[in-house]
Amino acid sequence: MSSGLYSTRQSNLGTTLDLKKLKPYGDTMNDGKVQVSFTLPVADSERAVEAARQLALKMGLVEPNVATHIALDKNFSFFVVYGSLKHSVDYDEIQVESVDVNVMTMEETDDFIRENFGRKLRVLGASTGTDAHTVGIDAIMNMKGYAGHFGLERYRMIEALNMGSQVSNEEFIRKAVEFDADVLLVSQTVTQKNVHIQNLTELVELLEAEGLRNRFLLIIGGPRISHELAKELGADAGFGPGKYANDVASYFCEELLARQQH
Ligand code: B12
Repeated sequence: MSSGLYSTRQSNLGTTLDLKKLKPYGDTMNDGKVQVSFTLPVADSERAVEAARQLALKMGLVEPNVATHIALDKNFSFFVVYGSLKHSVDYDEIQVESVDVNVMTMEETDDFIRENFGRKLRVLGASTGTDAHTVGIDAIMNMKGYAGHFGLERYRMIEALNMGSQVSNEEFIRKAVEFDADVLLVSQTVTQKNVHIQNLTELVELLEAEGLRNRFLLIIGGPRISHELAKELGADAGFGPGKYANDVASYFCEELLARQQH
């Protein structure tokens, strides 16, 4: 069912879900219950607790309850606040551009590559620019993988090369050519002052300037990366939290095949 009111079928809730006014769920439908946590740069005190409560009210929480307050340091305190969110969203109006792909297992992916390409696919990855975070790209590439999903190094039909972090765009492109990569994987974690946008824009511009943009499938990822943003920045696809090696491998296999057939 795409819209409107319908029964939750959970007898004890006794109320209805309205997708036009979607709210968080706690104990009863539409109660709007949320938990937020944050740090304030002031000492832990009754005054600080009141400040946290007032901030929660300004966030749109009704009857906020400061459940936890802890001194982190002399001048910093941490809060956990519960409350009921007064805001809602119209779920029917929400449109998201996402990677639409049939996700294969590692074994299915290897078979797919064997049957359709008859050779190993070469995948080069790095966390680029000043970004020192390696865990995201490692999650996708390292043999042992992440959260129960083996990384690309484990795939028999993928030759995966992970350059690590703080790799300059120039160095990355040089390696991509030398490695004769089919796919480029770029991880960006730090987004402060939009540094990821600048860095990714520079990468795309450099690739274009060298006439290399269409030679590689360019995929970016990170905690603040969406497919929509990736497309806007001139990449082919974007993956964020909750995505693993098999998601990205399934995407690039299908996409490379589609390109090969054109
Ligand atoms: C560990 C960590 C560090 C470690 C990194 C060590 C290392 N070897 O990686 C160290 C201590 C070095 C560090 C440093 C800094 N960090 Co830090 N760090 C973190 C922390 C705690 C965890 C990040 C992480 O490993 N996540 C786990 C991985 C698996 O998740 P992920 O990256 O999202 O990856 C998943 C997806 O996004 C996706 N994915 C990621 N990349 C890619 C790529 C592709 C191609 C694909 C398909 C998918 C994909 O797949 C993964 C699996 O699902 C976060 C806070 C947090 N809890 O998230 C802060 C955090 C990322 N750091 C932050 C900051 C600010 C910094 C510093 C600037 C701090 C400072 N002032 O010095 C420095 C920056 C250094 C630099 N030059 O980059 C901020 C970033 C804020 C922002 N919006 O930019 C965060 C969010 C902390 C915070 N709340 O402020 N950090």
